[in-house]
Amino acid sequence: MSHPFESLPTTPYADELIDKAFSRAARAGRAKSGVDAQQSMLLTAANIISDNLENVVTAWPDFDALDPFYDNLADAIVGADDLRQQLNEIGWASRKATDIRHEYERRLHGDDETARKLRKQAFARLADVVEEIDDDLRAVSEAREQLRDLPDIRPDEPTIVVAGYPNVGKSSFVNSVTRAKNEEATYPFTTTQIHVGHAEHEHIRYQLIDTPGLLDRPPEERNDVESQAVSALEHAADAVLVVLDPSGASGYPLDAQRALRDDVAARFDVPVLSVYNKIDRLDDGERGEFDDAEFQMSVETGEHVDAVLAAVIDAVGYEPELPIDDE
Ligand SMILES: Nc1nc2c(ncn2[C@@H]2O[C@H](COP(=O)(O)OP(=O)(O)OP(=O)(O)O)[C@@H](O)[C@H]2O)c(=O)[nH]1
Ligand SMILES: [Mg+2]
Repeated sequence: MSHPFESLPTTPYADELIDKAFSRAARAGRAKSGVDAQQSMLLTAANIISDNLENVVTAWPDFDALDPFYDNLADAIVGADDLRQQLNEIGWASRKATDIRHEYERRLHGDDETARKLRKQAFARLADVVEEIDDDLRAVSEAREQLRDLPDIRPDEPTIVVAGYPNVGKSSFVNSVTRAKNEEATYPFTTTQIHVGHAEHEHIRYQLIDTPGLLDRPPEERNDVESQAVSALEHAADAVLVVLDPSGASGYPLDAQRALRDDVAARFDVPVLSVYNKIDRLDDGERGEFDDAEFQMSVETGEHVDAVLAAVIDAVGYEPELPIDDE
């Protein structure tokens, strides 16, 4: 399985496309002579240009039809309105190349010399049309590069988002309950990496998303792209686990960590559980002070780790769709 932007074809720049169209046209022309050669060159060049440009446009999925998770992300990264506009321009150029072909097909008659002149005129106009959309081709090419590397997060798979301040043990938890490690993907718009791991429970695959640097700041400190990314996570999440570090080792005051938990609980529409990690660093007396979270655990010693995973999976409450027995 893959995400909707994974297999977008490369987008040619104006120069590349013009070179390709004209060199193929020259080859086609050499196979014929006289006016026929000029007609053949015109047809080849115009078709290559209009087909290639049309392919660029049709390769893109319709943003409105995308899962909101990808729609949000794509919008955050490249700006859906800009992209739509650029694709419109490219579509216009594709049709324009066909119009030019039709116009000159009718005029390309008479003596060889006139036919050659007209064909050259047509080529100049084709080149102009393609040059005119060079900016759009470059923008679309860049959008493709950025979206191609999106992590393979599957909106249809039950999803657990793991949040919390830096250094509290989010990645340690995700790694210990998943076979992850190498299942990492990069969000191009954050300074850190997002990690995706999978845990299986009763033959159902759960997706755990570790979100360093995304959910550890108050909303007003996020830039636009980060806010969009958080919305995308909100769409994807079926449950959230907020990890807190009561030991002081993470360097973040507990007040701030609790405030973050409240913020996450307010923002997400799904069950939000929280867990105090690193309890191996607390003595029994201290443990009793941290009773405002559902759980305590130590990823270091493994204490309660499986129970926490089981509880979060339970909170997801995923019911697989069973085939309907209609007999
Ligand atoms: N003593 C103790 N140390 C832990 C425990 N869990 C994690 N650590 C340590 O805490 C440090 C931070 O753990 P990470 O899993 O990298 O924390 P994180 O939340 O992913 O941090 P960021 O990716 O920076 O946001 C590491 O040195 C871990 O070994 C625990 O239960 N007990
Ligand atoms: Mg981490």
